[in-house]
Amino acid sequence: MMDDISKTDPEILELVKKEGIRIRNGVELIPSENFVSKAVLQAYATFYTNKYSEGYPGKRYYGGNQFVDMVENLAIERAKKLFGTEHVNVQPYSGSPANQAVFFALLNVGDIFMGFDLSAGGHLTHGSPVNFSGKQYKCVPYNVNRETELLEYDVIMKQAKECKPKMILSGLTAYPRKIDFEAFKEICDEVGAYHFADIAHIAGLCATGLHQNPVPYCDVVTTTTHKTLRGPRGAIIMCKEKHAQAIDKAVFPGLQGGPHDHVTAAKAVAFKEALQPSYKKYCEQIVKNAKALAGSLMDNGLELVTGGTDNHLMVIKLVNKGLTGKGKEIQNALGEAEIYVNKNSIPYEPNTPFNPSGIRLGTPAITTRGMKESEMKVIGESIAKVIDNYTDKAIIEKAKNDILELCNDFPLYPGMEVLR
Ligand code: DSN
Repeated sequence: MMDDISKTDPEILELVKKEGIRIRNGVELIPSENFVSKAVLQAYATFYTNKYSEGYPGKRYYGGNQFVDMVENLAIERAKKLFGTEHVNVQPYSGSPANQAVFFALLNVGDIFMGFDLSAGGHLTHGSPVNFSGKQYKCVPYNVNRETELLEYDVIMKQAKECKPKMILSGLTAYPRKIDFEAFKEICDEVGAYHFADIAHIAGLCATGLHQNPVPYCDVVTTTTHKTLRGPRGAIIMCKEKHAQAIDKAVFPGLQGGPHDHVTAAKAVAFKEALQPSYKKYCEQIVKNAKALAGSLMDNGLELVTGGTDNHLMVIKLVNKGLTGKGKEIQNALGEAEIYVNKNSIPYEPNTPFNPSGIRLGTPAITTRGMKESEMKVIGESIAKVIDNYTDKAIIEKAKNDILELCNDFPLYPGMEVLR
């Protein structure tokens, strides 16, 4: 498979091998990352990357799209079945462009909307002042309760009645608890706002009934396809039929040109995989592993935002360890032990986003690798040791060896050993 690149670009091949070794020898705990199947990789690496197909199935601006249409229709059909949505656009390049298309379709520049505060668990595109969503629209952020760190729907209702938003955006990137999408719908109905949910992180859990599916309670729902959904890099937009035309026009020609048809093919494969019973078992194990990892971290003296998790992720609070603002140093120390996490803000972050006081981690990728509750215990212990001794090279080295030993029992892509 690598014959040609080995001749034309050994430099890049070498870096591909190095990345293979990195992911094989470490534990990938960044909750937005995952490992796609070989089937998804194979669909991605096809000559559909060569094609132009602006437009939609049956209405293209280029010739030769008879098979692209079939691929896109399969992706649409499968996504509809997976989430029970009336309409879906499978062309968005990724999550941020998908969210941008929703703003473009539903709002006018300057309109008021409500989004989840970034440091409490929202996303840049949910109204951050440095993002298009906060620059072009007036965002009134909602937050979690300072003590419980949980969303409070009565407070959000009160805020909505005061600011009268045209849209309320629900969804998360770092909130470790379930979201009550039905409660958001009630708030939206009360104030006459659109309800838009971004389920990028929890899409797999929603599709398999482990988390409430927002589709019945929303005007529009977006998700990336590469997180718990375990597909290629990309996104989809689901909506009620009444918004279908506006959403499709916002994606193309509003914001994007030609869809990435090789990615659409890989999305279709991932959706087919997600419709199998084994995928539900996988998602159940993600949640079990997250609970086990959270338990191990807390047993080893670490504090978590909200005191635990109901989904695939958790956020360690470094504040009570005297490590306020040390998220970057801890992320790097864990990285040296081949434990990959990301620094993250905590609710009401006392420091800056670049030097925050939290560590975000999750279980989708290590669950794909086949790890279970007993491995979570070991990983939790190693993380706690490194955090407590993040400048001690000997302890980091010991944790690295423990992690390597663990990883040896969980080959990622059988055959990947040849890359060594
Ligand atoms: N960057 C993603 C995350 O890590 O949560 C969100 O898009």
